[in-house]
Amino acid sequence: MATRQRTTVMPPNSGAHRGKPFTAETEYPVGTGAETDTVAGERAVDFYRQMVFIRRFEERAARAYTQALIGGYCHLNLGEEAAVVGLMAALRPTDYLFTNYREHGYALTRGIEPERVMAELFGRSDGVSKGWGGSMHMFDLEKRMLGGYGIVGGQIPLATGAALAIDYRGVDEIVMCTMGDGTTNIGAFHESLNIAALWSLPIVYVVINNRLGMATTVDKSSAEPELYKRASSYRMEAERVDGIDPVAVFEGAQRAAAVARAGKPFLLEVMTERLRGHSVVDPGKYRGAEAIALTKERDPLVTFAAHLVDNGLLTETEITVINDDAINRATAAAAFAEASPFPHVSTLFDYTYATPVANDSHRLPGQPLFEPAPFLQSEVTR
Ligand SMILES: Cc1ncc(C[n+]2csc(CCOP(=O)(O)OP(=O)(O)O)c2C)c(N)n1
Ligand SMILES: [Mg+2]
Repeated sequence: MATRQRTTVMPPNSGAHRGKPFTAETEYPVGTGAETDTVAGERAVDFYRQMVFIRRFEERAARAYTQALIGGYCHLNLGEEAAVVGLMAALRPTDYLFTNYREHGYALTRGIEPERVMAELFGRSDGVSKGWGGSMHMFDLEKRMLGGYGIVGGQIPLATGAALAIDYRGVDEIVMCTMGDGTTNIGAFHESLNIAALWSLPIVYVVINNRLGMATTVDKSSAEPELYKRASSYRMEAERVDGIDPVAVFEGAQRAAAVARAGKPFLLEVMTERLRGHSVVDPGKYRGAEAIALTKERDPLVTFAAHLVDNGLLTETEITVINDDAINRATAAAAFAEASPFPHVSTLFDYTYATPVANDSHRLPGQPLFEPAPFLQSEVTR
């Protein structure tokens, strides 16, 4: 926990990068200076509390999945808690967030009630997407979390479009768009970065590099495995931070957000760990013992707790209290979710489009094309 890696790519033709190394190590900043000490200490403890909650929530979700209370796909943020918390802390409530399918932690940290997140996983009507989205499609306009996308890279052009809208309206807002390492090989990634740089859009692209796209390692899939360097093709600023340290992520995200707020895109690469398989049904047997050991060594909950204790910011007893509280909240969220009713089938098409669309099909999956639709929205009591 002593150091963090900071790496900045300068635009290739600016000349500023010449003679400068790509990496530089700086001291970890928490715990320096009298006044900032308390602020930084309190913030660090708060980060830890949020990280523990994500961990316990995800574990509760995994259990619910094995009890068949959750259906469909379910990808967990286990091991990525520091990344999630550090990133979300750098956003203002008026900023927008787009994520991929590995999103529960983002929804929670963005401020969506755990009960509504868990109810969505359970496919219930009190869920954040009214039970119709599930694990991969959480959407909350009020919290400005605009998904939740199951198509790898699907969120990137949409997020870029949102940044264009912000630019067009001239408001002091930015977009953050997170994605995995594997997503940087999708065409939409390159098209979006190109246009964002060309048009100076206020967006932070974040690559959560857990070194795996399902079972494929970054080294096997990416000709340039140092992913932040891809930004240089678009003369975009970029940086790589240590994703097991929430403070390093927070500071990197703050720098990135400042650049975006000044009207330039930024690429932030966050080096994280995926503690378990790709999704809850993947035992992850393709990983060797060495890789598993390294991953466990870099568990952000363990390393950050040790750091907080070493710096006198938390005691072992306080850690137990934080943990127990997180378990209780996750249990309460699961109880709420289980008690929530399933959505009625008549609401299936209610949220397909934001505004009415002429000739919008209301046929249920598998229903023959030439039979009358089973119901029309206008006939249904909601
Ligand atoms: C366009 C598309 N191709 C393939 C898939 C199947 N798929 C789902 S997740 C995934 C791996 C993505 O890895 P990465 O971007 O590193 O994210 P991570 O799962 O590690 O968070 C793949 C190939 C998909 N959902 N969409
Ligand atoms: Mg990955």
